Amino acid sequence: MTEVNVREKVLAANASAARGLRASFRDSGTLVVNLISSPGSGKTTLLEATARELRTRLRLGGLDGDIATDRDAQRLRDAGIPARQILTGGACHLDARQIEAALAEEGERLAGLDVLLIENVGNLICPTSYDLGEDFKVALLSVTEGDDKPFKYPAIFARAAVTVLTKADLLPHVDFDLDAVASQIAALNPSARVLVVSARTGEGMDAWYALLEESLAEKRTAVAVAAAAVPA
Ligand SMILES: Nc1nc2c(ncn2[C@@H]2O[C@H](COP(=O)(O)OP(=O)(O)OP(=O)(O)O)[C@@H](O)[C@H]2O)c(=O)[nH]1
Ligand SMILES: [Mg+2]
Repeated sequence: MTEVNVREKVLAANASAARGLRASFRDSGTLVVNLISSPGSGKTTLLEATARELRTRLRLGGLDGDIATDRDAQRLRDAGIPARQILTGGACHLDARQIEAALAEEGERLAGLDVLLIENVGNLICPTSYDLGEDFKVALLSVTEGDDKPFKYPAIFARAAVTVLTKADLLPHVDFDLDAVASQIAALNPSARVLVVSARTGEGMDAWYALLEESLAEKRTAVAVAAAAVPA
């Protein structure tokens, strides 16, 4: 079997598991977001702030993919939400079967959530191809990484419904052209939303929280409308 065939087979198996996950998240009315970015761009920090802000209004849970350590899941637990680390055994991305297994092992602790926050393994390439049954992918790009990145790593910025530009508090110290980045993202994905935030100062974070709450409400409405349309 050629390398291309093996990859197609792996992705087909993943797609099938992701379909099962998506159906189960629809039944439970859980909004699922899949965060993808380079190491250190601020995924866990964004999720810690999200946990602290929304945990009194919404039932949140986290799954954190990494090659080693359970530090990120511990950080989310310290921020007050249930979270489980998934160690990928060296793989540079999470896959749908790992999500299934982690949810099954956590049982009640991660059941019936309003929002499941999935932090993928830090990199902009491999996680892009693996559907995890999420409602949408979120790409993060910190302002310290350079403003040429959307065109250099087009697949993730084309597929992410939302791009969050992080560490906005550092903008005065770096050459990072927000307009140039916004145009690259618009060229790759005209319907993408772009948010500019600093988890450190709180700038722009309300728009991120509102996006999560609005997306959850839209999902629940869509599920209710679909259920009402099914003949008894
Ligand atoms: N100045 C500033 N630093 C930030 C901000 N958000 C995160 N950081 C810092 O960036 C570093 C990396 O943040 P993490 O949240 O651990 O990054 P990550 O994307 O989860 O990293 P991996 O899990 O390794 O992929 C930490 O030192 C954070 O304190 C921010 O808004 N402003
Ligand atoms: Mg992290």
